[in-house]
Amino acid sequence: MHQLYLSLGSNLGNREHQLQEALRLIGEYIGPVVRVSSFIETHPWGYESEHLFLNAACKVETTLCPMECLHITQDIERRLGRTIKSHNGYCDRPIDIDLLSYDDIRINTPELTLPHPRMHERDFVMIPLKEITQTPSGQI
Ligand code: PH2
Ligand code: MG
Ligand code: MG
Repeated sequence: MHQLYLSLGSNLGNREHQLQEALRLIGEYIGPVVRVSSFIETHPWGYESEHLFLNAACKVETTLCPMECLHITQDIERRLGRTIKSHNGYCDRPIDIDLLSYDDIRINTPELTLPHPRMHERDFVMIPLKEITQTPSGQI
């Protein structure tokens, strides 16, 4: 079993429902979701928008390889209504699922970089991630 950490975010539509649906589909197609953080409301980081985000992180156990995990998260994003991906800057979105880490693996390709290169700069990633890596399961 491999240990995969994901970051989830939504700032359009029913944000909580979309995070829950994403978690359900991750569990169905990638593997058991063994930890889920609180859902935290955050201000858009890195661009201007009036739509606040709901962010979360989760830990998944999977037998799939990182690229398979990436492609499934992209399928789930499309299934939950993600249409446009901005190539110059960020934009509002019903769901965003980012791979943060996969075991201790390092990957650097145009499609995927692991660990996620900018995660340490982002509270909306690190606060939920620390919640699930630094609190024993069962405690929260
Ligand atoms: N995602 C981004 C850019 N900015 N800001 C917040 N608060 N939450 C996000 O998930 C987020 C962001 C790019 O994916
Ligand atoms: Mg993102
Ligand atoms: Mg993304």
